[in-house]
Amino acid sequence: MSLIRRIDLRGADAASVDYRASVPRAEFDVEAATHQVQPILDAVRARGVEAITDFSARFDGVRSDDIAVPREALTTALEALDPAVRAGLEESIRRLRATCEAELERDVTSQVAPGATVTHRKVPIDRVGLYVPGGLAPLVSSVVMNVVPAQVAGVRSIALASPPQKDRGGLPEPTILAACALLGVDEVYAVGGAQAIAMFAYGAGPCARVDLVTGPGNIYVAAAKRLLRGVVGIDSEAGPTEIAILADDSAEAAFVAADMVSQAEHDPMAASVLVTDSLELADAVEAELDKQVFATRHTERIRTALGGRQSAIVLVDDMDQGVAVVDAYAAEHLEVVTRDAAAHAARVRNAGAIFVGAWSPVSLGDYCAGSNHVLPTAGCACHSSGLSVRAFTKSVHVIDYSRDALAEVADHVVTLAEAEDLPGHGQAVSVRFDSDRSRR
Ligand code: HSO
Ligand code: ZN
Repeated sequence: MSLIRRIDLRGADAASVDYRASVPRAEFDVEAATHQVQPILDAVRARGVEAITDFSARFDGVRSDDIAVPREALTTALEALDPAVRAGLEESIRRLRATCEAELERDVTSQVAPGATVTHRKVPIDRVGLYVPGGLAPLVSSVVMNVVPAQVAGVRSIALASPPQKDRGGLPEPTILAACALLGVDEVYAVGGAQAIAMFAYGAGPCARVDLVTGPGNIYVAAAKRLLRGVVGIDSEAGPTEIAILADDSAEAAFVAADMVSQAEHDPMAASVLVTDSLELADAVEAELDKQVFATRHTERIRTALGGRQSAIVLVDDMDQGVAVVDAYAAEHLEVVTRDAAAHAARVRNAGAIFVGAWSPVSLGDYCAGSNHVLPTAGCACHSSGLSVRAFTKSVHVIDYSRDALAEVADHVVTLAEAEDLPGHGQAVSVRFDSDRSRR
């Protein structure tokens, strides 16, 4: 029995088949989780730290009245950090910082008429709450991916929350604390799950409310974000991770299989999708998966992910159809491993991030490419972007007209206001030009 199913789209076309629906996503019912999460949010809102402490005891098995991680714990964690891990983090930070700095946008002023300017001013968000899960794997790299763009954007105040660990005296994972120290983030809370998102949104005890919450998380974190959107800014609701690979017969099956395994390793609900026009590659990847899945550490998790309805090898007639299929799927991560990889990649419009050619695997992007690994999942790449400096910046239009410039356009404003039956709007302009008023 094969580990992964096949979906045969050969002979189909986009007019008759909904490509997006033909490669389904995992069952990730955020809506259902909102019912469990709402009471948690209400409790944190009403009872603050006391409620958080109760939830930590219930969900994380740790009770501690002090949710703030002491600064010494951050320094100690950094001192104890494996030097090789530190070097890896430093390189990851350096590369991401470089791309973030290049992304910084300047203010733009448009002169729309003589004496009339509109400036699109970029302003960093004031205070941000970053959530970093513990869970199946402590994602220390996610600290980097959230903090670096926020810092480059100029965010003044950054708080970070991560679940308390029972075997660490109620502190978050030490590598996460070390990364905070390395990045100069010293406001850290040992709080996990939905209660962390509520703490950020409403403020609780030592944690003042934030303006924006970012960072990945499980279904309860996603549900909390969905419920609190509006109370607080939200980056995105991260679902299970996904990799799609568009490959032809030039691809190395062992590499393709390894990349499918790499993301399946995250979560039994993770999706690994290979889209190919080569039956030989499909067979070879299947054989490789059989070998690799059993030779790696998290076999069960990976087997479940690859065997789920969300993972598949999709057969297409050619690369034109292949591009159409991956575009409709809008993967969080897309690898293009074809003879003309850069050209095929350039034709794809929907993906969180695109990895071009055999030497740009998703794992590189997870850690050290200089790109961000917080990316839109569940098809949201058709309307959303990954985390970047822009996510931590808002813009303000600044309008500055002279008297003459307003006079020139006044009649239009009055007419449009009348057309909407809002004469007060027109009056607010015409009053300025009433003849009995002195010209200034
Ligand atoms: N692939 C994950 C990010 C990650 N991988 C963190 C390893 N560590 C979602 O993009
Ligand atoms: Zn990953």
